[in-house]
Amino acid sequence: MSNGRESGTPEQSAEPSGRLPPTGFVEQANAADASIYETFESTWPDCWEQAADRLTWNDAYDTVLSGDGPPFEWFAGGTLNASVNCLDRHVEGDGKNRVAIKWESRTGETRVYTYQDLSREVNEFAAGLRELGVEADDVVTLYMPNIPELPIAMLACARLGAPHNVVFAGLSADALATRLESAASNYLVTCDGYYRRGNPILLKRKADDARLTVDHDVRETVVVDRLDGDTHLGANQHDYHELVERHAGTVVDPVERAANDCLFLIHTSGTTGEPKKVKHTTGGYLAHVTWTTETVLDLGPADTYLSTANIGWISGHSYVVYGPLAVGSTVVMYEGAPDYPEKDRIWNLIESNAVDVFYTAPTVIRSFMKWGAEYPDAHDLSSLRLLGTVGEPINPRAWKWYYEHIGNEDCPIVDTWWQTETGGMMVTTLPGIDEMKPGSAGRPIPGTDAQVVDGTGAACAPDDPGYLVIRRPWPGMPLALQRGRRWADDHAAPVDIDGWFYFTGDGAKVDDDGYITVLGRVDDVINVSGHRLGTMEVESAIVDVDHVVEAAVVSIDDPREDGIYAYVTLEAGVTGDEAIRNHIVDRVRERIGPIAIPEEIIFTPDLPKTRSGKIMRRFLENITNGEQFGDTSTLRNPEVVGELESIVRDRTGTSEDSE
Ligand code: 6R9
Repeated sequence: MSNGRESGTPEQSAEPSGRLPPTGFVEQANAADASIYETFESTWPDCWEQAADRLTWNDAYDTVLSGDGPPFEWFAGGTLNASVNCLDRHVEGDGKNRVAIKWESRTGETRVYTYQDLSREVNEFAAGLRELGVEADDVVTLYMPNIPELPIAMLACARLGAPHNVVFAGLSADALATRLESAASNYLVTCDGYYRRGNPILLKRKADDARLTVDHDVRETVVVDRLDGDTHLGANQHDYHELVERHAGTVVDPVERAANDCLFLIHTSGTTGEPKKVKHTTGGYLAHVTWTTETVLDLGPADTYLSTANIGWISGHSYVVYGPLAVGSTVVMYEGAPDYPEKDRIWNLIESNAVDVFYTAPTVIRSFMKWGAEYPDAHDLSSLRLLGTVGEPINPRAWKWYYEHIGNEDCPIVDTWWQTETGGMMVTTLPGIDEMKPGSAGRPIPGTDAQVVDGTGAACAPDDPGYLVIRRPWPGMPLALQRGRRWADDHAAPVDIDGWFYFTGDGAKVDDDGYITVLGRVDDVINVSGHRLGTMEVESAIVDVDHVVEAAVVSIDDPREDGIYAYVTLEAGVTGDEAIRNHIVDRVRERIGPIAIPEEIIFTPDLPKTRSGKIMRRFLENITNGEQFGDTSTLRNPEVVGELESIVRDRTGTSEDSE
């Protein structure tokens, strides 16, 4: 392997130092007083009253946090309804004619719902669901794409106190069946179909297949007519629009829920293993997401907000539906993909709606980089005030691109670390207060005790990698954790601590200022010559090379051979040549050391990803090691697995005769 020094000039490291938030932003920020950290610390857990006070309660809670648990209970004694918090209080206040949701279909058709309109349809659909027999605590499964009827159905369920169980529309009939069963759900809302990149996807057909394989009876199904076809409705299947029309003008009394009653359940997207069912509460969860929407996303009633998250995942639940609607902002929703019909779809939406705050994922930013800066550069994005990311660590080069090309160096970026299990944001900077450090998420939000520890629970020294744990309960914590369940009981946790803690499954390191850099899932660790390396550390070095947009590394699993394979995606129009290979080698040697230099660098137009956009290294391990790979149907792009397999076979000479 060439050491690469002789060809080409080693590039400048793209890692900029910390940056202060722009003064223009600070002057108007919802949170600009740095004493918030200290106040929350010295008054914990009562500090969380600040979050609960943003909600409208029927009965006031008696205690903020009861029990030195587990069990724990947040806001015990309090009662509320989530749909009242997202709708009625805006309608009754000064927001009835403010736009709640502005939706754009894949063909450019738009639908606008004011808070009044949204409230009306939520009530009518809630009345329809009640007619079909839905009562408080019945689980209603929602299997729908990003159409307005999805948040409407969520809020209708919330109004009835019936937990929703949203299943991402891109999942298969089998995946839907598993989730219907695990939730013991008797009610299903779906649609006839939708278009994805111009191709019709027949969703109801998948839903019908799933119903056949579920053990229990799915009693009633509601179908939204989206394709304008004449879908056949069988027994116990109802047309959404007819149902809503039948209840035109009906107002449904919101069902009063205890703070700790379940608002919804959701299954994790999971890069490893089985999906996990997580149940979130009405009071604690809603307080957590509402407070973080206001404090971290800086949103209020005057703002227009766009997120690329699909509502089928937790990011869409917390920061498309519940948080933004609870604070009364205008949510721009779109159907389809960010590059359909054109690669400037998002910039178009931002420009034409004068969007103030934009939230997306690093994988999407890397696609934007791959498509090229000419798309955002051709649009007026000056309405933007704040940018956010979630879902994966963001490498400094992607951060910088986002900061310059989208934010025009004038918008703070919040890199928000959280999980399906945490319900809401846990580690991030507060955009009006904290300095930003590209690549590092930031400090734990006020009142949150997130720490990086070694296997015995001792705090790691600055910059030493360890395990990210949460050592104090937080309002958005799921029900099982409140009751004392330790997920570590199911999966051998590499960390053991006296007293209550939650192991996040992520590896991380912390710097002198207490900023946490998340290194990725600890299951995504590779072993090279006896050294345990975080995949993220190596990948982060690789993606900081010019023209590289994405990388995934895996190790060779053979006692006679040792080393790393790197799978690398480049910007559109750039060919993977020796010069780029050499730059990668140099950069890895310089950042981590010679042990991490990849044995093979394989250029590929795409990497295998989950439907929520996370890289599935498991398949790359199979390809690298010439193993059979499992079920690829959970992937967004199953075709790349086969393509990569043949590239690797050709490169490494593991020829057909091994078959
Ligand atoms: C909200 C969401 C959770 C996992 C999490 C971590 C990764 C999320 C991140 C991040 C680094 C960030 N993750 N945000 N890693 N920096 N800002 O994504 O939930 O689908 O449950 O995934 O995503 O590995 O443990 P979920």
